[in-house]
Amino acid sequence: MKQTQCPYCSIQCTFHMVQEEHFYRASPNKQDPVVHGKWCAKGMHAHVPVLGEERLQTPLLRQKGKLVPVSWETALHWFQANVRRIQQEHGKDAVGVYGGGSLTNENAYLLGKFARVALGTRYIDYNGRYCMSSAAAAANQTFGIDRGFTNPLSDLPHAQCILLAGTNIAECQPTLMPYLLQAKANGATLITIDPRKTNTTKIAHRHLSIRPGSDAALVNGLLKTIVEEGYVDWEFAQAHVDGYEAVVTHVRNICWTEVERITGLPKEDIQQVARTFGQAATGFILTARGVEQQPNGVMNVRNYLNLLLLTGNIGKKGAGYGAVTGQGNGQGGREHGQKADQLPGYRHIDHPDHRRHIADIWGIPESELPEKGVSAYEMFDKILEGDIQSLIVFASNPVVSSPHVHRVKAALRQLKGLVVVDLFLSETAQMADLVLPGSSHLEDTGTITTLEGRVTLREAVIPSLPGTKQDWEIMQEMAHALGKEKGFRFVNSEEIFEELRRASQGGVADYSGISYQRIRQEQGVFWPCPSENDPGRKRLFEDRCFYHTDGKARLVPVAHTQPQEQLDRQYPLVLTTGRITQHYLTGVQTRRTPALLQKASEPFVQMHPATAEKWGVKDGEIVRITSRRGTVELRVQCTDSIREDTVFVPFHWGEEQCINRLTSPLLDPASRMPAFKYCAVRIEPAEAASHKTKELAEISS
Ligand SMILES: Nc1nc2c(c(=O)[nH]1)N[C@H]1C(S)=C(S)[C@@H](COP(=O)(O)OP(=O)(O)OC[C@H]3O[C@@H](n4cnc5c(=O)[nH]c(N)nc54)[C@H](O)[C@@H]3O)O[C@H]1N2
Ligand SMILES: Nc1nc2c(c(=O)[nH]1)N[C@H]1C(S)=C(S)[C@@H](COP(=O)(O)OP(=O)(O)OC[C@H]3O[C@@H](n4cnc5c(=O)[nH]c(N)nc54)[C@H](O)[C@@H]3O)O[C@H]1N2
Ligand code: SF4
Ligand SMILES: [Mo]
Repeated sequence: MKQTQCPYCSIQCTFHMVQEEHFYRASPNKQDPVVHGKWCAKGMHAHVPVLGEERLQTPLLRQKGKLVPVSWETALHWFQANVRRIQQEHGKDAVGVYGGGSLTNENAYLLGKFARVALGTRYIDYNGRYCMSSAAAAANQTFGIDRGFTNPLSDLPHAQCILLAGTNIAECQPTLMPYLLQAKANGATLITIDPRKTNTTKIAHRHLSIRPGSDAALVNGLLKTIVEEGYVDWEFAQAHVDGYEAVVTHVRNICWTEVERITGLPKEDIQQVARTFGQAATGFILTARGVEQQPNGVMNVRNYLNLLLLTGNIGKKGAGYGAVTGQGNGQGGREHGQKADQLPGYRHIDHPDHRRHIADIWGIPESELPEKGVSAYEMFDKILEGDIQSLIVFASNPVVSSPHVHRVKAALRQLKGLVVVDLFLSETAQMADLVLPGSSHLEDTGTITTLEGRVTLREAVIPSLPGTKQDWEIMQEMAHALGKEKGFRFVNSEEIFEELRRASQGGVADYSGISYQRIRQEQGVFWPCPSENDPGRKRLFEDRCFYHTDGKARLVPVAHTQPQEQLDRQYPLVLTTGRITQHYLTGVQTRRTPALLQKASEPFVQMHPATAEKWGVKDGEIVRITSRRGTVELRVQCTDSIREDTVFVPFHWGEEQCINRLTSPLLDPASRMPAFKYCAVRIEPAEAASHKTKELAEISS
């Protein structure tokens, strides 16, 4: 009976794989230090697709328009010739790399090294740009460090008030729910902020059904009450916070009528929530993609952090912030160099000392280390402009997960070489010139950093499946094909981790004191952990010292900005997109899991009965949803749990059911994260619409 970890969300529940005669069965691990034997249906069945018939077990190469099985030797030979030709003709930057947050720390680290050392390209970024980047930027700007949770999860039950903004924990991190329920049992008040009633809002004492895209304005209302009714922790602010005076002045001048108009919420409700939070001895704020995947996601989060810090809720048991991380290794994946502007240990690629440190570890002159590239979605611009000619996609499915996918597909079609490393023939892999079969959670040993900053070790439970290779082996073989042997001779993931430790030493995300042995003995170790004698920092800022050079946290006034995507007569409704409990991200794994697909076989558009009536559509019927970029037909699901001005669609399906045909490619100016949660649409009966004049063209630019 071997222990593994779920490949899906950031909680990383552990369980045991039991081998029966002809199959494997998973059973929960009661000794799990975080979830104590809890799991959800996704984890329970996670091994099914990866051991199933659709798992890729041979490289596939496009020949005469078709993907055909080839040997690894042929595959790597094609790869070598293609990269060499493109780089000779167009320069090193003409090959880009697109990574993923399901990769282990070792694989994420090696992918960054592969891009910068073996390919020598500046263009590397990853799907976490779509996921956590606004929260990460906000935390870096405010605290000087980005660790999703400032406190361990075990602190949550000690909070007296928990504000849950744009986070649907019940469906997205179900095994975190016991922490919220325990807090409630201990007397905490739970407050949710979401345009929809969800299984999460159901357990809350108060729910603010906010108009999408208006969190910054709502928080200004909360702050105004906090300031005017005397809930500011002045002593803390004066000693430890820079910029608080400007925030105080700003919110004093906010006009309530404006706040009510923008948020769609009555002043009294906002004031009550502010008083509850202000009066609580300990308060916690959790934000997730509802707040962050917005045109102003970074500033939204900064305003929630203004609220947290003006009330002094940090560095204490039960008081802190959590950006509820999404992907299994969403946290670690953004610390070790998959981001365009970043080097391992959360170092900056444009900082001379940081560059030198990493160049020394990698054994190259600092001058050979490429400069900063561009963010994930902007890589598609670079392809369309002809700067990137070949792209290597490692563990991501951007033709389903990107905004405005018609444009992304057009970009990928223009490439002279699309290489996809995946477990399945995903929608992106179907477009590839070369597909390489990588390793799943069952086969690849490596570390994963969970949402609370705990570095865990997921050990392989079975050997590589025939025909497949470990993800890190694939990176090494690609490097060797390009004539780069030095620095790519690791024989197992532990050796990669040992180099990662040294690379991260002295960085903000310092892992140098963590070893496989310690992780095994201590059930995970929290970062930062700068030496083997350091227990690891479970709760940050206990000493009231933030990570900026002056030791202070930084606050800034936040003004509401009108979303650039306008609602008008043609596009009168807000479309927001997100998740349902049975499926994971683009559904590549969960749509191949019969037990999950049976429960949720197709996407739907959730809307209020009054909205359905107004636009002449009925519950259960297929309707056409159209935005300025495309159109999709889906079944209506009427419910009074959503605002009348908003519709919701889950994004777990591809092709003609892909809601990202509609979404807006608008990026947050600082984090470059797309605004998946705000798109103007209209709804009409599908039949009526098809009789109309030419529908909005499925534009590709
Ligand atoms: N079942 C399942 N679990 C998952 C995943 C999955 O695909 N399926 N994915 C994982 C990943 S990678 C991630 S990033 C997380 C995501 O976890 P969450 O962020 O919790 O999930 P979402 O459904 O994207 O969005 C959360 C909520 O934001 C609300 N919202 C929309 N607009 C606004 C707004 O303007 N303001 C506010 N306050 N709220 C708004 C939506 O109604 C929704 O209920 O989940 C992880 N867990
Ligand atoms: N409309 C809308 N779009 C969204 C969002 C939204 O809320 N609304 N959310 C965004 C968010 S938060 C995220 S995180 C992104 C995610 O977007 P994607 O990166 O596209 O996510 P996945 O569906 O997880 O794709 C991962 C791919 O990698 C493969 N894979 C999984 N594990 C491994 C591995 O260990 N090795 C290898 N080689 N392959 C592996 C899987 O089979 C799958 O094909 O989507 C974003 N897109
Ligand atoms: S999806 Fe998340 S909550 Fe469910 S078993 Fe996996 S790690 Fe646990
Ligand atoms: Mo995510």
